[in-house]
Amino acid sequence: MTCLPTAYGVRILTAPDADAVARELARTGCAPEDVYALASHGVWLLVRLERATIAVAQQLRRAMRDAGGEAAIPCAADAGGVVLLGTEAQVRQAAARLAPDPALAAIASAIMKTMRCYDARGGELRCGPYRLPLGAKTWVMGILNVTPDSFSGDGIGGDIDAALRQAEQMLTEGADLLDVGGESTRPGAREVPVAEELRRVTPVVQALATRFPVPISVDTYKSEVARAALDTGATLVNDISGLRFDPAMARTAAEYHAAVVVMHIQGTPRTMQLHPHYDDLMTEICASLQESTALAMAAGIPPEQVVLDPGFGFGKTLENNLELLRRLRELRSFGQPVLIGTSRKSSIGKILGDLPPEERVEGTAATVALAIAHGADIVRVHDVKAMARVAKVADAVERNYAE
Ligand code: HH2
Repeated sequence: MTCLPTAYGVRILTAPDADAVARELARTGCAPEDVYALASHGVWLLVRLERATIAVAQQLRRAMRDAGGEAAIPCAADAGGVVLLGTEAQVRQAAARLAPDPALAAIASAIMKTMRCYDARGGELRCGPYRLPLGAKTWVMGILNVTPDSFSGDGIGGDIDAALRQAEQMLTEGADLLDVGGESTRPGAREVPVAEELRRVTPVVQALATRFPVPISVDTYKSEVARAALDTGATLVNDISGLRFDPAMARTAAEYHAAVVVMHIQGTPRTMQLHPHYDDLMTEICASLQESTALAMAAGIPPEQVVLDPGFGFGKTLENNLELLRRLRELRSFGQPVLIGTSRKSSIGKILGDLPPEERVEGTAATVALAIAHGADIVRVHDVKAMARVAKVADAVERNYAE
């Protein structure tokens, strides 16, 4: 069907958040005091609640309907979740209506808090003496694999000079952080003994930390390796197990006041790609990342220093990876920084007709740009020069950059 231009110039606007809506409203010339009052009517939300009894679900639906919105609630007690449907203003109104009831005050405040977190982009990630303000730009994490067998073929073994050269090049090309890993976690990979991982990682972290004034992250799920790296200058721990494989990991990071990346994985690197299966991908990823955050908090790490990573390629099918990238913004509901590592991964190769890792730069660029559009704060990449450029342009579009 072709829609010929009408005499009225009718078109549908794209305005992803209240600020964008406000700009469109202001252009109409409506009263300035109306602009912000009306803006929250222009943002459509689907708000999911995992744990609500049938009685509470019915009250939520009543409150949403009273506000002009709707809610989907389960028919049976053991069915899962509630979804509120409405404009931002309607959801706020419903929450405000429930707040005075002592039995519903906590749920109303959780809804309001989640909406604030989802919209807000601020604060900073503290990595030792380094501060990464969040929201102003996307931070580029360069991957430095001191391994002999990384999937992308970029591993440089334990050669310290090669590591320093690669680090220097990545920093010149636009990396803001460096992530040093001493064990490949590619599908099917076997665990590297602690002593070997220590031997690979510690001297490199030490050399980098002495030479380069940037946050150094250690990519490990072993607390002994994390401790040695933190002792020698690392300020961020990147744990693909979300603090689960080693019960001492959260305590170790807390002891050094380190920030942590908690990543979602289903299974272990050895088993994760055998039969990945989810009943509800994003619900399961979010629940698991919130459990990892709880582990961090119990050890004394503040939640804003816990970076969430959905684990692209870790116990996921191609469809799962594409879905989590499409829905990355959901992770912003928790008010924590978001990282994603899609770089050169096999899903990209598959889409492009089984291209090998070194041919996946353009595919990676597409995922990095989309991740930024969907709310990523940090992108973990091999091809720093190309991806720093991609991030800069995507930031300019996404964050209203002006020179
Ligand atoms: N991916 C890899 C390793 N560590 N950490 C986080 N937080 N997120 C990721 O997506 C992630 C990660 C795998 O990539 P790479 O390090 O290049 O490969 P290998 O594990 O084979 O060394």
